[in-house]
Amino acid sequence: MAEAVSYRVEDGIAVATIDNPPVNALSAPVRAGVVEALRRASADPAVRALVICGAGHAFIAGADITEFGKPPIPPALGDVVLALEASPKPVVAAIQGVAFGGGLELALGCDARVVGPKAKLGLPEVKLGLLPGAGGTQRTPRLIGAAAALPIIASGDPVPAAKAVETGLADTLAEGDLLAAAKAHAAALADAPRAPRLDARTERLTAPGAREAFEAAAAALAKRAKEEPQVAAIIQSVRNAFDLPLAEGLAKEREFFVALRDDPRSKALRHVFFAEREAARIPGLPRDVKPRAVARAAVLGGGTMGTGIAMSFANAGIPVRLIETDAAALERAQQRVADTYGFSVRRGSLSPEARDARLALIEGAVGLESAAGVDLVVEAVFEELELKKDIFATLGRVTAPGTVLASNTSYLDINAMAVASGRPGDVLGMHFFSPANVMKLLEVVRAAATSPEALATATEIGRRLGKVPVVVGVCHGFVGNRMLAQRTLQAERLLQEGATPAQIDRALTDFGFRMGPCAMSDLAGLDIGWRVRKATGQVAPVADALCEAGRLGQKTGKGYYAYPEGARAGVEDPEALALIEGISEKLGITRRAIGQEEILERLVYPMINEGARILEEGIAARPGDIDVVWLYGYNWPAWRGGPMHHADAVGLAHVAERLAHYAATTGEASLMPAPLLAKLAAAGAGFATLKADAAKAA
Ligand code: 3H9
Repeated sequence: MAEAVSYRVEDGIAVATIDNPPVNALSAPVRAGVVEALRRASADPAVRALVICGAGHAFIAGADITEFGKPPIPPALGDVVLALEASPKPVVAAIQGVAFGGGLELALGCDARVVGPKAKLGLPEVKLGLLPGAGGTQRTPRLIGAAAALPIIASGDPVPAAKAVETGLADTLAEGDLLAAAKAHAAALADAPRAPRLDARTERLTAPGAREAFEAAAAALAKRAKEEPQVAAIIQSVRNAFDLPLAEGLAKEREFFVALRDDPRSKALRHVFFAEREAARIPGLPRDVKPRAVARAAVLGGGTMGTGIAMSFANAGIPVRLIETDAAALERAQQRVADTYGFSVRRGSLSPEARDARLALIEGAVGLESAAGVDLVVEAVFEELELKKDIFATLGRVTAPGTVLASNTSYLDINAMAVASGRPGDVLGMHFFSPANVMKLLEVVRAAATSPEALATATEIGRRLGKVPVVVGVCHGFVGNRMLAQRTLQAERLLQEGATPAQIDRALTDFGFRMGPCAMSDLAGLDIGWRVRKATGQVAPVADALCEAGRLGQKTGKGYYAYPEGARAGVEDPEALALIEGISEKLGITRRAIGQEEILERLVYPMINEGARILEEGIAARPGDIDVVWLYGYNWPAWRGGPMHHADAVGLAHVAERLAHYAATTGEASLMPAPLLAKLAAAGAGFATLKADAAKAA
């Protein structure tokens, strides 16, 4: 294996090149390599200064996140930065790409930072539930002032090259040969008297008004600081820069870092980071498969979903034909699109020019024949299998072979549509989430005969639309809605047994969801589920009774809650409660007080159980894929990592025990732990121990 850090001397300047693909993370060999380069440069009388640069696209993406939680290997990054800071000879960082987290912290230990035009400097630790742990909260305020440093650290957003120079985070922008510029900068530093390093600099902190400006910036973060422990720690640690010498500030920062690193919330966010990237790798897809080019798409059906999907294409700059059955329906669809964009313009989130450009990309058309000539079709008509089969049969005829034919169905059998098309290799599901132009999840449903090219095309186009594609298999409801059905069922049962809508919703909002299932149903409209239940012969006595009483949610001013005078937040409604109590009585159930813990467990654990079945059946390849579905499709709180990660965090033995308990107390056999869950729990293992496709075999 090539050395993680190579060393050479050119024109009296030592050049240390970090080469640790793919992103030059600061793994142990890199840290050791930097220290060794510094030692050699210091010891060699022929060397006047040291330049540190990164091979490939990145300077350094930060600490190696995979090392967190493992036994530490010296040298610690903080010590590497201290060693650089104490260097007898000037050290310059040559930053051509990302200098993130520990990468920027390392650069702050250097005498200067020379950046290329594509450089991005940032401290994204906050997004992983952390604070910078190798001096970022101490050296950034010393370099650019605390009021300027705080928003950079608390947002985690990257600072582009020119802005970095403007704020003083970087010294020079080199338009041409970055290494040559860095070497020249290093040589100039070697010729000049040594400027004081950051450890000795406090002028930005003692300047008049500096503290007040910082406290004002901190006050603006007060709400986040209450909700996110890492933001509170960041504020306090930056404040320490005013009050403590560097060594003490660093020690305090380290304490914060270790506590946050070991906090389940950061572990969950780190899990999400890797799960998202892993979901992009499709198991079983040969490496050499190339997605087909998609220059033009078509969407069939101009309802809420169809128009949302068409707008997703237009928002990504892809021309799209929106196809309806007749002129009147098409006009309604186009009006819906115009209204949605008009709303964004009024809100100020879209310029009138951008709206016009997007509208120009959406071409209206009537009749299925208009799907001819496009590269990808997304069908988003009513949820009726026979109708969809007819449509796919026609699409199979009117579109050219190789045109990807996707259904946006939420639960119908895509294999049946594939057979009907006569071109099953081109058929798959592209299941968007409502509102389709906003929600980031895209379930890409791989049917029995879907070709690798069609699959690659759908996931690639999903990414172009700004979505997070997750490949799933065919079953009723796929991954997300199949698990959601378990939660919906339990919410209904809990209402019958004695819980109120507010208690159910509170259990989930206290857990971290923005909204509970009852408030969510009121927002979406109770008639959606009612229609599906009627079509599939299901009953939900409470939800059905609310619908029969005309309580369809916010749009009728009442549902699980009442919405007086168009209020958006519902208030508890004695009428709804009486109706629910009436159902309990009718079903012969004696209502009881149900604690929040039971409510939460009964809402969440059956979903996890269903997730285990989904893994057993190979509908999802990895537990992390299920987590990504819930994060991006249902707003599962990221700091809880997704349902399967949450199960691991609380322990599968506990989850299995509680499920068995509720199976016994409610008499619902389906609540018994799924075989995979029971097996992992008995082995003291977690879902995270499963490898792709291993669940199926387990
Ligand atoms: C930190 O620095 C703490 C310090 O303050 C204190 C320490 C004491 N480690 O995203 P991509 C992998 S915390 C390990 O697809 P892109 C990633 O998993 C860190 N691995 O590429 C993926 O692997 P695979 C603060 C990492 O071009 C591959 O690299 N830094 C790390 O779209 C490619 O990643 C951050 O939070 C890492 N730090 O984007 C930066 N980073 O191919 C996190 C990436 O096996 N990283 N990998 O799936 C990023 O923001 C993006 O990865 C980056 C590249 C912009 C760098």
